[in-house]
Amino acid sequence: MKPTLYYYEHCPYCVRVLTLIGMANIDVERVVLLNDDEKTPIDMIGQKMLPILAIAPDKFMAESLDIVDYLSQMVDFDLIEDADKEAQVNDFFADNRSAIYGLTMPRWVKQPFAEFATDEAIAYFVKKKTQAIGDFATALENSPQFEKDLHNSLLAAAPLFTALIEQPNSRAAIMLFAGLYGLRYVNDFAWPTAAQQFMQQMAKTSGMSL
Ligand SMILES: N[C@@H](CCC(=O)N[C@@H](CS)C(=O)NCC(=O)O)C(=O)O
Repeated sequence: MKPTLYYYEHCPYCVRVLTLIGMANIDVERVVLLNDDEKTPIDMIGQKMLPILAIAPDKFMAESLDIVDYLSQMVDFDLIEDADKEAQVNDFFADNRSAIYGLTMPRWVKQPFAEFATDEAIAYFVKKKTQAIGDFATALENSPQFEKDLHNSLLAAAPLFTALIEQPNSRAAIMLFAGLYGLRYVNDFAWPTAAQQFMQQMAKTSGMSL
């Protein structure tokens, strides 16, 4: 059975899997669920969380990195694992979570993503994520400060970007790219050079458009 990926277009964890799929040219069925569809994921894995990979009837994987590992093994893709780099990437996102989500979530909800095809799906996302980041309109007003903070963090992380440009086929590079991919809707964001080169190279390697 060809694996089926259930995902949201906005979701950074889903983008990890999509990046690997593009990079390694993996043949997978794709299904985008409506954001307010709780039943489908809960029936599969017991919680409302994507991505999910269906690998057999009644057999599902729920963690993005497990899915990345599984699919790369399936096609013999040479995926580099580097615990130290992955920890650096996780630290970067832990430090910049509010700026990144403050910039991305209010913009995602305005995109023609399949998960937001109905008013109910949009309302579900706004309500749930407002609990996480606060009022979306206020977050948009705070964009200049978020952009400034994030720019400075990306600049400080230049050595990580420079190192991972050399390892696009690594879990760390996929994690870093996927976590920043949602920022493409922030018009005129001042990307520092190393970060921008990294994003452009990963986009090219994976066929994900920026
Ligand atoms: N541990 C999971 C995290 C996945 C995750 O947080 N997915 C988010 C979307 S980005 C989700 O489905 N959240 C529930 C919701 O948005 O309703 C993984 O890495 O796959």
